[in-house]
Formats: sequence, C-alpha cells, structure tokens
Amino acid sequence: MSSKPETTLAPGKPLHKNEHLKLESNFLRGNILRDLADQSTGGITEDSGQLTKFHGIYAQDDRDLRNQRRKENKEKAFSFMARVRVPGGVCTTAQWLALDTLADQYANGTLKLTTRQAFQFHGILKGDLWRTINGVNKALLDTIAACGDVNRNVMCNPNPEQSELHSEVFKVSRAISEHLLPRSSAYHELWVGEDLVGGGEPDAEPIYGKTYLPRKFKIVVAVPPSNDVDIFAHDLGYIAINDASGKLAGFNVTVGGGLGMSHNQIETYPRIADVMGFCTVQQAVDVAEKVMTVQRDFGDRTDRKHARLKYTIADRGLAWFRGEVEARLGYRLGTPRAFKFTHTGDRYGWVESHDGRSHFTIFIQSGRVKDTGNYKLRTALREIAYAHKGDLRLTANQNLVIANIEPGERPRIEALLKKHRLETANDASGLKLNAMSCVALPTCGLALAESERYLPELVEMLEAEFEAAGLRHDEVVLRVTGCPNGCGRPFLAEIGFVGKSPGKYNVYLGAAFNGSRLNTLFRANVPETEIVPLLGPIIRRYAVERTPGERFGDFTIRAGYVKPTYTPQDFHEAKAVKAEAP
Ligand code: SRM
Ligand code: SF4
Repeated sequence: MSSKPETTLAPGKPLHKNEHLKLESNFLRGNILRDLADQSTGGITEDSGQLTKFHGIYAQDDRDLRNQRRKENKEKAFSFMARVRVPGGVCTTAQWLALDTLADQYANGTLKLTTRQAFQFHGILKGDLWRTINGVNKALLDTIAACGDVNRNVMCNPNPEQSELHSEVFKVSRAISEHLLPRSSAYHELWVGEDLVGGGEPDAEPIYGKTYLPRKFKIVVAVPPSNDVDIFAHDLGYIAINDASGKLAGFNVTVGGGLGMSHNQIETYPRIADVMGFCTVQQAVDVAEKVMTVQRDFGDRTDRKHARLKYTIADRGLAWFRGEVEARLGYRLGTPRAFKFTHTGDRYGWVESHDGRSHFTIFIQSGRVKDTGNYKLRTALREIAYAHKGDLRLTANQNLVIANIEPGERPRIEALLKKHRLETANDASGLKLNAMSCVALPTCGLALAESERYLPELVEMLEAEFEAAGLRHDEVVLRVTGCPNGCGRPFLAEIGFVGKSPGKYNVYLGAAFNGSRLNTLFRANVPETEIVPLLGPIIRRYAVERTPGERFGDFTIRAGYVKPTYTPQDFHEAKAVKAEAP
C-alpha cells in the first residue's frame, strides 16, 4: 500500500489498514477468488479473511488442535464459519430443511442459532465453501453483510401471538434491512455464480461508498413490554409505540449502544443506547440511513477499538449527533413517547393468537441444534419442519418458535414435541431458561476461555444453589462469554461471566432484568472452582432478604455487592468499591 492518507477527523493519525483494504478491494472482491483456488493451504490470506467477512464468512481454525498441529509442523486445521442472515428471524420450514441438509453435507452437522437471530455453520472446509454459500442462496437465504463493516442482520421481536402488530413491525425491519444492504455485485459473482453484472460495469455503493463503514453496525426493533432483542446493546434501535387503538404509531429511536470492550482498557467499554427521539413508521427507513451515514462520516477510521457509533456519540454528545441526523433528514425527530420493558428473556411454551393459531417456543441451550445422547433435538426439529405448515422464528436469545400452527395441525406438532421430549427442555430451572453463552472455543479465534462448552456445567452448579435456596423457578439472567467482546451480551446479565484466561472469569453483577442497566465488575479472575463459594452466599441472602418482586440484579446493588455503572470508570473499576460478601 503506497500512500498513508490521514483521516481528516483525527488529524495526525493514519487510517487503519482495513480502510485501505476496503478501498482497494474493488467493492469487496480483493483476492478472494485467487485464495479460494489456492489448493496449497486450507486457509486464505489475512486480507481475504477481512473481506470474506462482508460476505458472511469467517476464516477459523480448530483451536483444540492448534498445539498438536504446531508440534507436528502442520498448518492450522483451517475451516470456515458462515453466518446466514435472517432478517427479523423468520424463516420457512423449507429453508430450515435446506440448511439442515447443508450442515451435514459441508459443515459440522450442527446448526447454531445466534444471539442476533441468524444461523451459523461451523467447520466448512475451503473446498466446500462455494457449494455451501451457493446452497444457502438456493434456499432463498443469503450470507450478505452478515458480518463486516456494514449493517448486520436486522433483529425484530418474533411476537407471533400479536400477528397484526408483528407483521407491521417485521415489515419495517425487512425494509430497513433491504435498504441498507451493500449493492456490490461481488457477492453474487463469487458465490451465486452470476457473471459480472451489466457486463462488468463498475459497481457503486450509493449509501456506503467505497470504504463502507468504520466498523460493524447493528439495528434492532423491539416491541414492548419485551426487550428480547436487548435494544440498548445496539447501534440503532426502534421501540415500537402503539396508539390508543393498539395500532403501530411509530418508534422511539435509540442510538449508541454496544457491548464490546477489552479487559483493563478503560478507553473501551460497553455502553447503553440513548433514546434520541421519535419517528413515524414511514420515516423509519430514512432515519436508519441517516443515522448510519452520520456514523459513516464521523466514526473513527483510525482505531477499530474506537470505531463503533457508541464512541462517536460518547465523544461528540447526543445533542450534536441528533442535530447531524436531523440536518440530513430535513426534519426534526419527535419527542420520545412513554414505554416500558419488563424482561429480556423469551416466554417458553404455548401461546395462542386471537385467530386461533398457536405458537410454541422451545429452549435451545446456547442455540446449538444437534443430536446428543438421547436428546435428538436436530432430528426432532427436522421432523417438525417436515410436518409444520407455518413458519419458524429464531429469537434473539438463541431459541426457536414454531409459529403459526393451525388448530388442525396442533395435535401432530404436540405429538412430535412429546415424542422427542422437547417440552421437557422447557421445564428447566428459571436460571437455565434465562442463560446464554457465546460460541467461544474451539472455533472462535478470539476466545480467552470456554463458553458454550462450559455453560451446562456452570448452570448446573449455580442452579443447585438457587434450588437449595428455594428459588428453582425464579428467573435470573445469566450469560457467559469467552472474552469481553460481548457476543452473548454478558454485560446486560444479572450474573455475567466473561472469560479472562482458560478456566478463569471476571464476574459481573447488577444488570437490570429488563436490559436497561449494565452490570458492573464484581470480582476479577475468578477460577471455576471459586464461583460457587463466591456466589452461593449472595444467592442465599437474596432468598431471605429480597423485597417482594425484587430482581436478583437489583438486589446485588441494594445489598452493596456492586454499584450501578454510570461511567466507563465505574464499569472497569467497580472492583474497588465492592462490598465483601457477608
Ligand atoms: Fe460477536 C466477533 C460470534 C453476537 C460483539 N462474534 C465475533 C466472532 C466473529 C469472532 C471473530 O471476529 O473472529 C465470533 C465467531 C465465533 C464463532 O466461532 O462462531 C462471534 N457474535 C457471535 C455470535 C455467533 C455469538 C452467539 O453465540 O450467538 C453472535 C452472532 C450474531 C449474528 O448473528 O450476527 C454474536 N457479537 C455479538 C453481539 C451481541 C449482539 O449483537 O446482540 C455482540 C455485542 C454487541 C456489540 O456489537 O457491541 C458481539 N463479536 C462482537 C465483537 C466486539 C465488537 C466491538 O464493538 O468491540 C467482536 C470482535 C470484533 O468485532 O472485532 C465479535
Ligand atoms: Fe468469541 Fe469472544 Fe464473541 Fe465469545 S464473546 S464468540 S469468545 S469473540
């Protein structure tokens, strides 16, 4: 790369190297094709690895095998993760079955439902990558912009029982998603087998421009009282507001949420989104474009750890940001309307719509759809997908809704749920049903500790404590991640575990049950063996001392275990104010 231009927004600081890469990639093509054809390695170059993210694909290696392969002088056991975009989380049974088949043909035989209502395949070998992505497209889904410095999968509350409202809100999330999709034809050219669009005319990105965004961008739509999408964790959010007749009147607009941070780096921090204003349903897409383009133009392109919208807003202020957005919109946003969130978790089991259709939400631990021992979840969901005539909905908590079951169809679905004991999964403790983990080892290259593989043991240990205290059915939000990037949204959990090093976690307490307040560091570097001794006494005290209806997170603040987090300083350094567990 010849020149080193400086960003006008941060004079004196050179642009991050990814900015040059994007600029010179010919709209996200780079050398991907060359690298895919290179049979001398199972991997791709680092530059191509950055660019394939925009196509929904991550280069990974099996970290369980790293040491052994190093000793044997072999290259890493490379494979690829592909993320399938599912705007609003709604997919057809035919799409489910197609992905289920691809998982066996080319991936590791599992489907992973993510915290952002998407599917992931893990373990795809380079030689199978094209067939996998092509197969996804044949199922009328895609992996475009599932990762990379662009707008990601737009999330939306699945809300099937309020069908009219859901369909309106869902339409808005799809419209935002479509509007903000990159226009580059590189994706189709590389993965769908089309020739250069228009005979090789240069691409254009009318919204993004050649360097796309400084960093990833995430949008969600929430329908109160459910905050299942964790609206305050995202760059841009819409809170559905009804008019007096229960019809959708518009949205409160939230901006500047984000969770990723680095341990002990105070300049990085999770941030709760601000409520910026109100927009009508018709304005929602325009607002998304303008919010995103302000971030496109003012986000920090020199430092990727400071490049999310949350830092732009924290540095320049909400009033400045709103002014910039409104100037581009050409109108003022309205005053935010009243709203109330009660919870972030999913409501399990059966619910009925007014029109007689029913919906069944199934708990899926860590969103991993696989057959294990005598719990054949993947087989069960395949049989259900064959039988079911409605749709399937991925939740923001890694669970699944079998939605729109006609009255006549219900006995058949009930029989399948019974046959495969899926209903018993929903009988789990309040802690287990509200627990999430990120993927972490062995596929995630950034993991510092176990997460998905550790969750069952962690939950079992802690649910024994809750059970002994008589709290088996109390809902408490527990989340674990293998590093502080925050993929399982651990900083919004009443009990959050964040991997520090193998077998050691930072423990965070005090988030609000409805997702409106971050938690705070309670104890750093806790070895697995010390988790129960650390939290057991707090759980027992909670059982005895809580006030009526008091949530665990609120109690840990009232009882003085942690102070609520207001500033990045609080968040990182609250260990200095921790009360000793009595
Ligand atoms: Fe994430 C990076 C998995 C939701 C913040 N995330 C990763 C990567 C791709 C690792 C990498 O860059 O090499 C992980 C792949 C692991 C694997 O093997 O599959 C990964 N993130 C996930 C998923 C699959 C976790 C899950 O178990 O469900 C979620 C996929 C969502 C999706 O469908 O798009 C996932 N990631 C999140 C969330 C939660 C959310 O958005 O609701 C966050 C926190 C919110 C936020 O963005 O602030 C999140 N992921 C990150 C970050 C930190 C970003 C930051 O601003 O600092 C990284 C690292 C990065 O981008 O550099 C990251
Ligand atoms: Fe990987 Fe960290 Fe995200 Fe977990 S939180 S999936 S360990 S990047």
